[in-house]
Amino acid sequence: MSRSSSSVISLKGEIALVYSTEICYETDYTLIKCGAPGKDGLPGTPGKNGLNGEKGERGPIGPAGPPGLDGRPGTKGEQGPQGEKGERGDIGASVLEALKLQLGLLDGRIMKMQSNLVSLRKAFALYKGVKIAGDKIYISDGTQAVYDVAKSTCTMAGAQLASPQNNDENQAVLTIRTQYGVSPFLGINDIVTEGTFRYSNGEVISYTNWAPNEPNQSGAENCVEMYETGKWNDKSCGEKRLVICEF
Ligand SMILES: [Ca+2]
Ligand SMILES: [Ca+2]
Repeated sequence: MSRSSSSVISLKGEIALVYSTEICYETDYTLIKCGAPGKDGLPGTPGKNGLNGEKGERGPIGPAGPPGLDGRPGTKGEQGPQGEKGERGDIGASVLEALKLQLGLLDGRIMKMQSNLVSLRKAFALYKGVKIAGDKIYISDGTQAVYDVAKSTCTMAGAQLASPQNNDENQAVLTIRTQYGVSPFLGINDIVTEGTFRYSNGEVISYTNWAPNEPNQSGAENCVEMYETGKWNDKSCGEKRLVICEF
């Protein structure tokens, strides 16, 4: 038996040594004739998966994906600073109508009160010691007093001593003076500054009706009385004169 090459062939589950020359033998001692190489056997079963390879390098950034879902609402922030005051808004139409209605009612009430007041003034003026001039009402009950008492009497009544500031008012005071036949004190004096006559509130007088040669400061004359002619005379404040109050 000669041997020039060898190979292992699987045939029918048996293993044989094959020599390319002439004789071959087998492990089960059955001789076979050497022939041409057999056909390729069936593919073996797939082997197990190999180990994971190493992590590759980071790839380039891909295109932006679609927007994700809205997240949860965030926590409430701190209150901001107060803004500037806005412009006044328009009054609602209903409010405007209500105001117009109220104004109409008030107008009616005011006109009624004015009418009543005119009637009262006319009736009041019929009494002795009462005279009206413009918006002023002069009243006297015939009382006579020194200047300080006369002044305080009118003040306590919410009025002031008669202080005529025009001819109509002077005439109204004269009418009452004539009714009682007594000269009244006017609410005028020069107690603070000799020769400078002022009203009770301290203002320098704006209207005068002095008798001739008056005021003459005869003795100590710092108050003012009204003659039967309606003319004025400076007179001692200690004298008693008619009290006429001006409302
Ligand atoms: Ca005087
Ligand atoms: Ca005088």
